[in-house]
Amino acid sequence: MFSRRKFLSRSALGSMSLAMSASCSAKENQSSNTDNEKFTPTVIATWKPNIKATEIAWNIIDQGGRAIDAVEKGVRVPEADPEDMSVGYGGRPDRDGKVTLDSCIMDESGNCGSVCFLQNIKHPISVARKVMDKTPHVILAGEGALQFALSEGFEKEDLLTENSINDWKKWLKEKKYDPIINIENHDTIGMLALDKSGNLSGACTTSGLAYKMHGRVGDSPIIGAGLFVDNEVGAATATGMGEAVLKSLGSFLVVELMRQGRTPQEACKEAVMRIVKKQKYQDFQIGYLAMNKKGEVGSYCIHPGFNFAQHQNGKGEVFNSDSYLKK
Ligand code: SD4
Repeated sequence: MFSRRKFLSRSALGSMSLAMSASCSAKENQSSNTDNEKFTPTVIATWKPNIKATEIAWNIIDQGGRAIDAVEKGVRVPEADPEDMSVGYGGRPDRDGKVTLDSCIMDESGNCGSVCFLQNIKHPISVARKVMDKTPHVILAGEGALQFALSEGFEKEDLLTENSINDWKKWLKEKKYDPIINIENHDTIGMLALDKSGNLSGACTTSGLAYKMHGRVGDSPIIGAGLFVDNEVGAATATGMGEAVLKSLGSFLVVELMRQGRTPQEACKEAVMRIVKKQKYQDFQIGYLAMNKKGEVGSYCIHPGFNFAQHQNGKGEVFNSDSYLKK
């Protein structure tokens, strides 16, 4: 027989699960249902020469495009630029003279794709996007990543330029293995975008530390280190000495600090301070860049010299980051 007691507990459970599914779906909708929340579509990227890249990304956002498409197209700009010695074509090689690339990308649903130690492909970010869209995996490395890229129609190219070969030959004379990220002269791109639907995405791509050991992988292709996006909270990216960022899972940390209520600026500062507290920070640079759901941005670095590019309301600007050490 169906007792009254059983009926009460069943209906209590029933209404509980109704309440739960209501709150789940409210949460799912929260990210794209931004009608009640004020936000400003924005694109930011590490290092001021990347203003060319934020402009390309901004044009996509401005036309109502998705943040994930904007960041992919945006970071392809320095990947193809031979003048950019830290990314893609023209990037400085490792100590054996090989250009090896690290890239990752992450969208508003937490989907992500990454390639590391990839050689001879000009646009590793687009291979990372294919890993995200077409495979059940997150990271493909080295030869496997190359085979996948070729199977997707990417072409094998020589990424060395006359300049990068000459610089490498100069370096070979002393062969000093001193993997220090210089303070001024590097421009790995980490890009974050918030689109008109209120969705966040990010991309990060680099040829890594110049004259690194063959096989070395840095922070840039590691989700949570060089890049992290949580569409409920914000997004963050890193540049500088990858080992220091890896040891502290920096971008994940910045996003989690924003979740706890820090502004993007405060979160970046706190993540730099963790490194300052525990590592020999004097010899290397770290720069964090972050954005929250409103399109508010922040950055912080160890040494003065880190800067970033921003496009917002159709206007491109560059900003110098605040730093722990002062001039
Ligand atoms: C790396 N974080 O491979 C990268 C380097 C970088 O500008 O940011 N250079 O460690």
